[in-house]
Amino acid sequence: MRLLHVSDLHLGKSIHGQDLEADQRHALSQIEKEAKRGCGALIIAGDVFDRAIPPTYAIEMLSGFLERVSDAGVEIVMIPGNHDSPERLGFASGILSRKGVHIRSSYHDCGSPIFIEDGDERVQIFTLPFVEEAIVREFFPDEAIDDHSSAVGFLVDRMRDGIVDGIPSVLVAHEYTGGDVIRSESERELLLGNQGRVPSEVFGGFDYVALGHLHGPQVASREMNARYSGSILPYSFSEAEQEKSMIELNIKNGVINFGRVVIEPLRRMSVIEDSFENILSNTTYRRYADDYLSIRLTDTGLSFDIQNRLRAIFPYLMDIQMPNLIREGAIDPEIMRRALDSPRELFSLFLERFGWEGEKREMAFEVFDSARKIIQRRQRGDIQ
Ligand SMILES: [Mn+2]
Repeated sequence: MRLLHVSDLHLGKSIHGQDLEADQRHALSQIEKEAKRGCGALIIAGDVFDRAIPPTYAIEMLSGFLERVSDAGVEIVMIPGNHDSPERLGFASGILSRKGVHIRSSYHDCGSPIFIEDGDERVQIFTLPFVEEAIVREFFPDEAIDDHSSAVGFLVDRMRDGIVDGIPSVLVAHEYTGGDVIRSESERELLLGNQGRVPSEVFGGFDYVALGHLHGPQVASREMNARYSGSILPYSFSEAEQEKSMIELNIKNGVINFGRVVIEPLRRMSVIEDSFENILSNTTYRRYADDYLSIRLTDTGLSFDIQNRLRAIFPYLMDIQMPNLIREGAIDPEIMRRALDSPRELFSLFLERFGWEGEKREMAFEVFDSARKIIQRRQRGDIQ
């Protein structure tokens, strides 16, 4: 039997004000195609949507996707991540489950697995919706649940008791576990104010742990056979270099073999670093013209109309950084003090920073001087 594992779809997410609808459709269509190639079940390990109340296009996108995958005879096992509203995601889940679309967003069904059959092969899939320890405590008030790890541990213990011998077992969870530290900006966002890492031993006892939460594809624990599929698209510039993928599991005679299917982005996310003039003039940079782009300008001074001039070449420019400018931001305090005594000198410094010279500089001073005259006359009461 073949299973597919994906996570962190973040449908409805936008980056730097740019919505990613076309990109997400493109990624979903590749998952759909893979699922249709023959697949017992598609596992979606949380962060289906980017927020509790997603934009309507994202809901339609997911709805159509689930329908097409399900119509192809593929069962779907899905849990909410920390970005999802479990109640909203779980809408009509009882009815859908009878059709093979298992949206498991409650802690109640933690003990009972979903059995997937394909020919002679069977697999049992346990589901752990993203754990909010306060809610787990409400569900099970008599248990000693002190922190996040103990809440996860308590729920996973219940599942372990439910494992049926002789059938490969999979646990689906959306948690932070394993050796890797959080590097990605988009992950850090998700983890803000969140509980710490769960020791990987907590997930022991299953043949495979299908994880969501971290956006880079990685093995979380070899001993526990726990893996992150990673997000379906790069969702921050710190993920620009990552190749995104889905995990493929082939189960034969109870033995699991792993494969990886790459998800090609509609547009790459790239970072380039050079001076403003070089980026404008060096034509080799034109190959980034279709990418979502972050540009790091090495310049120490500002140029006129940077954003529009770059955007004319790179229409998908999302972000401009000027690290050297910030460092140079500390103007010599002596010059600053003198400048503050004389507004004209301060304005001169300002023009210098923007690289305004010659005729442009003279014109700017003309405007400046006439503005000052008006202010002075108003202060003297000459004009109202
Ligand atoms: Mn998450």
